[in-house]
Amino acid sequence: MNAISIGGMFRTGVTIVILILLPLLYIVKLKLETSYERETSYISTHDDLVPRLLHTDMNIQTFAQESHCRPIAEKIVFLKTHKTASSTVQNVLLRWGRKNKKTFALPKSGKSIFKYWKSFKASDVHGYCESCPKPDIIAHHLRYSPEVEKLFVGDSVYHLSIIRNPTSMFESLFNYMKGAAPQFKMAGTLDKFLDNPHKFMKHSKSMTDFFSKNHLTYEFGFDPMQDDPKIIAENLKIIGQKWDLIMITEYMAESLAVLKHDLCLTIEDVVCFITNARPKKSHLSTKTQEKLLEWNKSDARLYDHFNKTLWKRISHIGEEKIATDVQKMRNLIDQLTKKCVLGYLPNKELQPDFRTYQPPGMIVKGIQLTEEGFKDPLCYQMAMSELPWTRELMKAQGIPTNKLDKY
Ligand SMILES: *[C@@H]1O[C@H](CO)[C@@H](O)[C@H](O)[C@H]1NC(C)=O
Ligand SMILES: CC(=O)N[C@H]1CO[C@H](CO)[C@@H](O)[C@@H]1O
Repeated sequence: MNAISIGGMFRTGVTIVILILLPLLYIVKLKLETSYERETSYISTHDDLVPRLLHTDMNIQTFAQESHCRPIAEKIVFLKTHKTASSTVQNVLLRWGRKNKKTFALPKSGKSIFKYWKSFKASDVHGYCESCPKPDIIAHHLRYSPEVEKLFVGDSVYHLSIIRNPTSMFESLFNYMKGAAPQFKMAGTLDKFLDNPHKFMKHSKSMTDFFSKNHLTYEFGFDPMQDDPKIIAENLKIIGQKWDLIMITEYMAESLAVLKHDLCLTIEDVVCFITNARPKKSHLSTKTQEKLLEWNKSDARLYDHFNKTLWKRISHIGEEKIATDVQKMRNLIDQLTKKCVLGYLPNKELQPDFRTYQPPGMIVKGIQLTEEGFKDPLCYQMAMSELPWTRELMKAQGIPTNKLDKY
């Protein structure tokens, strides 16, 4: 036999083997997939109810996504900021990601936060390496740095965040963190703090330090101590180039409608119950507000700038279109609230899935579902708080959950 016919026989042999092996491999792959699915749903059974709800498809599909819609990007970077109702937006993203089998970049520490008091590093992500499979979404607390982009090299990424009026935000932050942040605790009242902030800042610990001044500017990765209007303006320009949508807490519904438009979501995807709501509200004097705006110059500029940007986007998409979606959202939220929400209760009166983080000395209320609400997958997922959600994602991605705190 010459070399050519040996080569020919070899090729025929290979072809036959491939023809027989391929269907076999396919069958084995199917088997593996089903057993993997069985295993993940078994692993997820920390509580009988949740995995069942999370693994069944949504049973309400009254609003379809527009068929001609194409999302702006495939992947999502969400900068979850403090005291801006960002948990509500995070809940929307977690639900959507889970429904569409997306993978999340989760903290290597096994907690439900990245180290948001320091600049983000790609190596803070569980299982990160340059050649490892890339995640689809990052949505847990972090301080933005260009390292975030290392997780999404070569992908089209949607950058999303949310900011709030700095005056009401700082008041809320001050009261919320009074028990945990030494600089606020020492001052006692917001007025005392603002009279001589530097005095109190000397006593803060590194982890809560950044809450003292312009914490939004800090979370976007810039210097919060910077007061030079020229540099603040430059920073805003950089942020504007990177971020596709910066939502505004005061216009939450409109912001969610823009998000829906950009990513081709459905009305169900973007509806939300308001959680993390403080029980009481107080009002600041004009003098305190003025002191605050001077102190929070950078965040105030950030807010004004991106509030304008939001409304420009709304007029670009079409005010009527946004208004229609906002109305549909409100109707569905009303409907779901009537059906599913019994009330808002402090943590100790709630089941673990609905408890929220509360800093020392604070009472933060979570959602108590009705009996019907417990059985409704959408309501259940909307009411579930960050920690059980993170546990669910970790389990689905095979990450150990033993370091996750309890509320
Ligand atoms: C946000 O921008 C819109 C449009 O420019 C304006 O009407 C509105 O008063 C602004 N809201 C706040 C809270 O600054
Ligand atoms: C000192 C300073 O720049 N203060 C500004 C803070 O932000 C508000 C708008 O939110 C401006 O009106 C102030 O002039």
